[in-house]
Amino acid sequence: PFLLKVLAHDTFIQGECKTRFIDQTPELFDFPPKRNRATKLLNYLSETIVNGNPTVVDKPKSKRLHAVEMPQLPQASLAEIPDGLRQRLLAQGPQAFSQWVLSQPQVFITDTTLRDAHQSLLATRLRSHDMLAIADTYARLTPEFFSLEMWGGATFDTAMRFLKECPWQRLTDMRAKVPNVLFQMLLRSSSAVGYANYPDNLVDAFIQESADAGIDVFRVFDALNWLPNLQMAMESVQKTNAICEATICYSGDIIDPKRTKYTLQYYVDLAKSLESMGAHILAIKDMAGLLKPDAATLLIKTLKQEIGIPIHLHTHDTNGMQGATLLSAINADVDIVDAAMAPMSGNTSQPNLNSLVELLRLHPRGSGLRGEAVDKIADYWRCVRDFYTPFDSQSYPATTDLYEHEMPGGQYTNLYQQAISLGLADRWQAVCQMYARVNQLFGDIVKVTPSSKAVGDMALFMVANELTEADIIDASQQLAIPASVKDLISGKMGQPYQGFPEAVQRAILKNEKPLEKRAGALLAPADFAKSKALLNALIGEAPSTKAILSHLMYPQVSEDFYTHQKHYGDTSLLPTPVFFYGLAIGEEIAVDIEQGKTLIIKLIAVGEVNDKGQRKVFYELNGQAREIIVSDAA
Ligand code: 3PY
Ligand code: ZN
Repeated sequence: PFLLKVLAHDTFIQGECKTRFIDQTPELFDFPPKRNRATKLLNYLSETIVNGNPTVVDKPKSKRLHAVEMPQLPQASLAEIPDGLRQRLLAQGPQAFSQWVLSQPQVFITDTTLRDAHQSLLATRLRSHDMLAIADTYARLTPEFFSLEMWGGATFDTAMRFLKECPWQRLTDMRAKVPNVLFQMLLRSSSAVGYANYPDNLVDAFIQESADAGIDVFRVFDALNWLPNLQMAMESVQKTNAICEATICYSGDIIDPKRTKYTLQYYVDLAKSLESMGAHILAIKDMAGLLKPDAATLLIKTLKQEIGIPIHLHTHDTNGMQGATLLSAINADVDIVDAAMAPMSGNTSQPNLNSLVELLRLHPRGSGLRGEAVDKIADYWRCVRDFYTPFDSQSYPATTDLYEHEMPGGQYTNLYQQAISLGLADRWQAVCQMYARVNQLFGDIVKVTPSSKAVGDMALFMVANELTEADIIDASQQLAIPASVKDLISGKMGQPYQGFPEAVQRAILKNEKPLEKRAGALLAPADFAKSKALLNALIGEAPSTKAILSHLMYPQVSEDFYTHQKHYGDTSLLPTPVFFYGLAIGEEIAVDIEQGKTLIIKLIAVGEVNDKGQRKVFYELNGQAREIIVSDAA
């Protein structure tokens, strides 16, 4: 290995290997510690078999409990992977590419299954294992997609926190399998993939690293549509070769004369600003599914006259009718629309992609996708969804009050679950009504992560404590206002259109002065060296830039994740039922730990608890007997 390291070293490759090269290059002697990957995975399995995976123990059981129930993969031709739009982007650059998209008569489709659909339906729990298994099929069968939305939003945090997998590794592994379809991510501007504003140097470095790792399209939105926050993130994206898809978050109802704050003119002005700030594509993000079909016709027709960049429409099917909105938008010449594979569509997710492909088959703006191809992929997702029953939270399609509370799809199921856990299930309508009232109290703001979280936290707080608006405004009240609400009202998330009502600011902030400038510019720069040293101590080797970025955004979550890896190895390699439930007696799995290296693991028996409260778990590992001792927590 030493000789291989010498041969692979840049200095050697560049022919500058002089006599002191070896003395001056101590990293040649840094060998990774023997990783003992098999034992670590057996430790994880034993722990899960004996004590359970804490994320599923109290939840309904999966409909598919065993690795053999992994769905059959569709047959795709093994000929070379066809070129897709990514090859065009790489050849033309983002500006010329987006003008080409604009000039095409067809409508393009983005598949959101790998990000927003599972964020909205399955509490963001889709594992890389299930994404990677179908990735090659996407590359071969559906090169016509505009993009796969597969990263960002809540997936970054959730991957580490609950799935114990590295979000960066998901991205690079997927990129290796899908070289032809654009990868798209959702970026919360100055909150990146977090819930609060981060210092500018961190957001900038995160964007650069994401682009280098394979993101082609950054959908950049701000929770309050505040241009200074958007501008900071857009400028970072514009330093890469990726597409800057700047976003308008849609609120209110442009065809309802009673809704006078967010008018057609408000959206036109925003769109023009974003175009002049260098957006390559404009996204309309209808996170709550409020854009009615007639409003879509008006909005898209108007914007098509006012701006000269493609328009990409995103909506949630929370009301069950948003397919109609997509068709109206397509008839009004929208350039790209978002949809999700049928089994992962509907309700708080995106409208049904498979139905859309068929509805467009004979339409003059047909999508180019083949029904047969997208149906094969949909059938895979039908089976995979059964692995995630523990997180498949029930929520009902919204009723007419959706247009009053305007809760984003991604929040709807979440808040419903939170309400249930606070014993407020039967008061769900009251929670929705309170959400609407909190929105009005705060001045009718745009609600999407993280501003939506603040409104949701406040609504639950007020319902649970039976508070009214007057109680909040009453300055004599000493209330434990949720931290997210203080962040919002103090301007740490940015400034809402027309500002916050002063009485609310005074009541919630007391003597604290609200921010008027961008929080990201005022925060002390993120300390990369400190995170690097801390991780170095934790993992015993120099951390990658990616690991440092994860740590700067989510210090505790990433430390827990790296500690998990240290004890258990890379558990993302395990099939999903095995990750959640371990193995049944006699069950055997094959785990590819690297190219050409496979572990065959079979569970033989689980012993009785001994007097130290431990059990032995017996396996066959590649035909050899192995036993692992774990403490039984029960
Ligand atoms: C996110 O920020 O994660 C969202 O999906 C907002 O809609
Ligand atoms: Zn969404």
